Amino acid sequence: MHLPIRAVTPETESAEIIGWVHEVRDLGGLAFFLIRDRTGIIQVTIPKKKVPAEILDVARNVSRESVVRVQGTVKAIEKAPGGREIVPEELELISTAESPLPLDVAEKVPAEMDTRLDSRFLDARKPRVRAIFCIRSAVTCAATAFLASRGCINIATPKIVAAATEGGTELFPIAYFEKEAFMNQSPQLYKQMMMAAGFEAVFELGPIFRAEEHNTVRHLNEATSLDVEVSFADHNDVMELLEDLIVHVYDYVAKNCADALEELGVELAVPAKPFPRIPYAEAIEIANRTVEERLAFGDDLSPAAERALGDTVGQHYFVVDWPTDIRPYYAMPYPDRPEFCKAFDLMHPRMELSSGAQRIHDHDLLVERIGAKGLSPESFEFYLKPFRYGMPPHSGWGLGIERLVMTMLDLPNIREAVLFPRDRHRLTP
Ligand code: AMO
Repeated sequence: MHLPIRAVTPETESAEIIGWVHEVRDLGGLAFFLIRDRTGIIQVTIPKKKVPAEILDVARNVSRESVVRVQGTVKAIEKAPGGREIVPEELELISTAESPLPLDVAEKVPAEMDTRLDSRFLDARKPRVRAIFCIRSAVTCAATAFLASRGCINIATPKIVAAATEGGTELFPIAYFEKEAFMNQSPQLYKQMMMAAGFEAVFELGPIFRAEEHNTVRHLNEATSLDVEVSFADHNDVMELLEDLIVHVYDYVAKNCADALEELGVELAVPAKPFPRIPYAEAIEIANRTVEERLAFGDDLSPAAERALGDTVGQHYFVVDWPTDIRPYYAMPYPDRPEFCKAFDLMHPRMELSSGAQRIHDHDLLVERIGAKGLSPESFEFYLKPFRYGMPPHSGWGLGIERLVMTMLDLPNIREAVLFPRDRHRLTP
């Protein structure tokens, strides 16, 4: 049985390993290979005069990124990675890699994002890239386990739907037999319907589809959202839940992903609770102190405004008390000042991570709000029906997983945090 490379120590006597040829160096009488698997790198040293002819034969012909099996004696050697090397007794070529490679896995030659994404399987062989996805895995595992521990039921809702959730725009239409259908923008309507089903607290981790035309470093056309909905909870309750989740996930990653963080050179600081709550009106004022394009009341926060606020606050924060007009129809207006609603955004100093709100649970008010947004209540009948049969008050949020990972690891582009990004120009691989 072969060993994971990391398990081979200077004290190991002999070992079999299987991995990819990371680097090849020929120094005349000696040939060196670096072999890599997902756990690490080991040097294989071939003294040409001392090894059997079959080994020399394979060694001469093997190309970088081919898969090989090495069986041999382990020797402690200070200068080699991990302080050890293998001198092979057997060297088997399992699978050959073509040359030249589309990109350099050893990262001596830098590659553009498009080149990297065109050969993502190769790009993901880089320890640094794998580290991002190990951390992303820890983030989603920790977040979902946390929500389950808080009594949330994991649900799965349809991704092929008949109506928009977040307003009429940004939908991908698809052919669905003889009907018009769309890729879902958000599980919003379905998670709310599960409140009428009496599930009380639900979560879903899944894809959301947004036909946004602009190509930015923080938008994807297919993103991953962690959605939560809780009954008998107001916006403050679910903001606390979100804050607890963020702190828990950071803490989990800091404690369980030390190697991956080191690979990325990230020193993770766990954010402190409570995150500041900044009313929208105040947020506009703060942003207007520095941004060139001044915001008027009722404008959404521009990227420049988000940066200005982030610089001022310097940590995760919530923007609360939004104007009702610029939030989706389902956000609950304050009864005493209906021009403001119980909606919030969770912000990282660099960008928005999550949106949420207490929802309207009164059927007639919801119909009125849908109409006020220029949408037709008839096309929302499947959603409105549960509101006529005992809908509890409820609140929730949606958290963008790629943005969470991107900001946690200070990645420059959201595409770094998704294996196979979908954007305006990319539909493969
Ligand atoms: P919203 O549209 O703000 O809210 O989306 C919630 C979060 O999802 C992430 N996100 C995206 N990430 C990458 N690329 C995109 N194109 C993209 N669009 C959204 C962001 C964002 O904060 N139904 C509400 C949530 C709710 O109220 O429960 C909603 O979808 O991180």
